Amino acid sequence: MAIDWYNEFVNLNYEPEKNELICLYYFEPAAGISGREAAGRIASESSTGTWTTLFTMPPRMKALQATAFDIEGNVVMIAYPLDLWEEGNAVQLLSGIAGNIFGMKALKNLRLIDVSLPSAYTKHFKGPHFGNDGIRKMMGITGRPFTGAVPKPKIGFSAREHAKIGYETWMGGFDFVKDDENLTSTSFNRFDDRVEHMTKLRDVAEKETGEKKSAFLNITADVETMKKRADMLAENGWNYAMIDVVVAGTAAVMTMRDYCSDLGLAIHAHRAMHATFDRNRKHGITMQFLAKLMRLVGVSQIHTGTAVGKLTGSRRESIALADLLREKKTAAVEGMLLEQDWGKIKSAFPVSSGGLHPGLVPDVLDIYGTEMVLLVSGGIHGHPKGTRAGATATMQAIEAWQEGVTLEEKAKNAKELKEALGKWGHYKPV
Ligand code: CAP
Ligand code: MG
Repeated sequence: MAIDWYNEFVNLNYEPEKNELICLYYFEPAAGISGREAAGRIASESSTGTWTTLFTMPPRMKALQATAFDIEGNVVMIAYPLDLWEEGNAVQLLSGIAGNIFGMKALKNLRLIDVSLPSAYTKHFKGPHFGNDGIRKMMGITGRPFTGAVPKPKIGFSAREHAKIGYETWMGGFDFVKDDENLTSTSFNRFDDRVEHMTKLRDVAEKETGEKKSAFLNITADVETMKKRADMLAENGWNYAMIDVVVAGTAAVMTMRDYCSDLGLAIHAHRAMHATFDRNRKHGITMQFLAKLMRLVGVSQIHTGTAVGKLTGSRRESIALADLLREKKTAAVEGMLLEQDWGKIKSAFPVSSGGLHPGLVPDVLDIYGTEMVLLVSGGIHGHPKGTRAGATATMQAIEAWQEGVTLEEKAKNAKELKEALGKWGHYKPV
């Protein structure tokens, strides 16, 4: 009598149906396990299977089995019947394709690279409320990247001090002031105090510059607290809320997407903690998948790396991430992305951040183009003449890229940029 039935989940002649979800996994079988068996185990445990054959399985349930239909070396594609998945419940999707399978003894390593979601699945999600055109309209800014900065050091300022640095950031020409990922509501900088001070100085900055100024204030907490904080933002005329989406969790983001949309707030998604599962190239979940999940559940923008700054992430990866957030349809990219048609789901902005300064702006814009949010924090507050000059230098670097001239050329008539280049040049942080 057969003990297990993993082979029943492999069929290399199988052609997936249009409405099936397709997952791409990298896997390494444990010693003594064949590639085919390992692939079958992934398909099995992530759909209807368990470790042994069952006495209790009605034949109709065969239709819910996932099928590993393509195995090439260490990469497998698995097709999942649509009926396995609850409509509009992204959390349940994770429990399947990113769940138990990661702990199986039979696998040495497993990495979920991407999933192609059919329109029969995506149609149950709302996606971003505004879309990139909507955000552009809301901010009244076209033709250039959005710019923003976090007051640094990242945590420690009082609400008043924080807002003053924010004011300098806006006055230097930036659109957004951003809270840092670990700043929420601490004893020395309460969320409501920060909102109050930021609101006052935003109004002053808008009056003095005649430009729209905004902020990503970090509401991350339990859901009920996040709702109260979102209310406060809306009452004070803000158009964004920031959430640390990985630590808060997908369910919380789904709830807050609807809540924030009703209040007219876009969501800035900080991805703190993503590197715990996406950094190891052989195991975990990729950033592509996280970005796709977050667009699906409806954030307006999410961090996607710099390739040239202080944090890990390649140029190829940043480009893939930008495309999957911005485009209506994306083609497959070898070993990285599966095809995706977003249907009615609106676009989201990629956010490039981490170790940037004016001297690196052209590199980042070469990767992303202008449909992005550029965050330069240490790289403006460390400017020899201070925050405002640092922001101005960054705006000058953007202009240089748009004019097609080198930063050195531009710096001849742009003293803030000249000073920034004098300190950092084109230094790439390690
Ligand atoms: C950047 C930053 C961002 C990281 C997040 C920081 O500050 O505020 O949180 O960029 O990483 O705390 O490091 P600097 P990622 O501009 O001063 O480096 O964008 O890769 O998710
Ligand atoms: Mg930060």
